[in-house]
Amino acid sequence: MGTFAGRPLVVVTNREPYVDETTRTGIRHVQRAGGVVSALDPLLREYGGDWVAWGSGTADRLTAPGGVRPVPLKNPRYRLHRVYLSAEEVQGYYTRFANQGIWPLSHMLIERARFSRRAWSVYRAVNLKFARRVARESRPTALVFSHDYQLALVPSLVRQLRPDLAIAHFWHIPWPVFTVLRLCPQYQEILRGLLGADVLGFQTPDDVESFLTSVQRSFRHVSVDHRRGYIQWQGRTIAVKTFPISVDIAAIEETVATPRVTRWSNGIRRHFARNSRQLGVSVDRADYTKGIIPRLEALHEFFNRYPQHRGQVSFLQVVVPTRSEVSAYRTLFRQVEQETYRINQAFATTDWTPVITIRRSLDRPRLMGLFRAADFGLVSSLFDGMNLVAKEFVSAQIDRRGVLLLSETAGASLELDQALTVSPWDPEGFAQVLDLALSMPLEERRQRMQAMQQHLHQHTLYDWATDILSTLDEMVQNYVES
Ligand code: ADQ
Repeated sequence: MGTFAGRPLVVVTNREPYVDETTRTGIRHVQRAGGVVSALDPLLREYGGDWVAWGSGTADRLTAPGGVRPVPLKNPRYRLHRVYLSAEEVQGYYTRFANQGIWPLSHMLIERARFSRRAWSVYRAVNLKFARRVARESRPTALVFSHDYQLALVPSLVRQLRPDLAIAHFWHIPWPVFTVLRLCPQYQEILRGLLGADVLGFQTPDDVESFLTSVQRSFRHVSVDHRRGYIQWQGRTIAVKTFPISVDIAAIEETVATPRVTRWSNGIRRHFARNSRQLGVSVDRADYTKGIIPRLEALHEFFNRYPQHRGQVSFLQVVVPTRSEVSAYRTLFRQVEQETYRINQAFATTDWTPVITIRRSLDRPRLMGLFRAADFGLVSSLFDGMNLVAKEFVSAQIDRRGVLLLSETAGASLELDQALTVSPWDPEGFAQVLDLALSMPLEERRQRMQAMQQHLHQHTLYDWATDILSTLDEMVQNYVES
């Protein structure tokens, strides 16, 4: 258990897959909404191994004697190593430098980005804490698979502590163009941190290109091969490639076809799609990059411009609060409520509410059942590395009745080319595309959905992980041989 190509596997992320919380009746195991973790948990359950992450739950110390929690608790498949952080560390590393600095900058929303030297020094210290734990837990020849913008320095710090380990780092969010990256005062340190890896993975070719250009423009003694995606740096070769993350479509299809989820899905249709009404859904973390407000503005425009659809379309939005410690996120949540109220106030009738909001995280089967029930799905990100919701929506549509409306600036739009393209920056155009989607014949919906499902069957979550890890394995083999 716990190997890939004969090597032990060590995953490193900021968020942990299971947060243990103390409740009045005992301990509750919570799985958080979020792309990275929902992608990696099935993977480690399959391969086994070790996972290093921030232990953020109130009962985390209780369920992890010595800092290690087996997952699942019964019949464990892998070991979760919890890194505990103080309130100051969480504030400087996570809330400030990562979420108020790198996150908005990477999504090119520069007005929202804030940097400070104090936050940076905490970010660096916490990255070192993670790196030390990885160095301690990794057996010889292990493959270290670290993730995302919270842990950009982990590759080089791990390399300093344990030069024998092979390291791949995957960047889940967009990589900004160099002119934007440069606004971060510590951008060169971030690049140096990442260049400690043997393999760097990004979601799209544009991200790879922006990264290569950033490296080329930042350092003198570096050689960048743009065509083949290699960097020569301090005597090492680093592969920089596109690995679009995906979903486990077979598992989703199986989940949505079970009698329990079928009943739930039918129940949703009976409730929201009765009398040939069409049901639209969206599911997001309450994040300003997801374009939730522009989407509501587009819906307002839609009901205004196309009155024939009033009473004929219901829209269910699932918005789960995240990062509530960052004030921008609390503000957004209030705005969602106000916008929704504005639409419902303007158009609702005694037996019809245009927009219904569910303000919590739904478990996976219910979420997938909701996607199955829908006639259309809306994904309207301003910028998005990939957007797994779009791929989950397609996977769950086993009746193939739905149409996907997808923002062109989400990484997923490169692959899901049978979706209808919308722009969160163009409410009138968005409304027009929605009108088109609602009148699309069933046969065309089926064909489009089928083509996208076929693509996802050929590019699964496991292919994504296997591609990265085998690229890593090859890189270190070549290294040993040369
Ligand atoms: P996120 O920004 O979190 O991920 P996304 O890819 O859409 O965005 O993943 C969200 C995940 O959380 C999905 O699996 C979704 O089903 C789940 N989720 C969202 N809202 C939920 C709710 N209310 N209840 C339950 N589950 C919910 C980051 C990047 C993305 C990239 C992923 C993976 O920002 O661009 O696709 O990482 O690389």
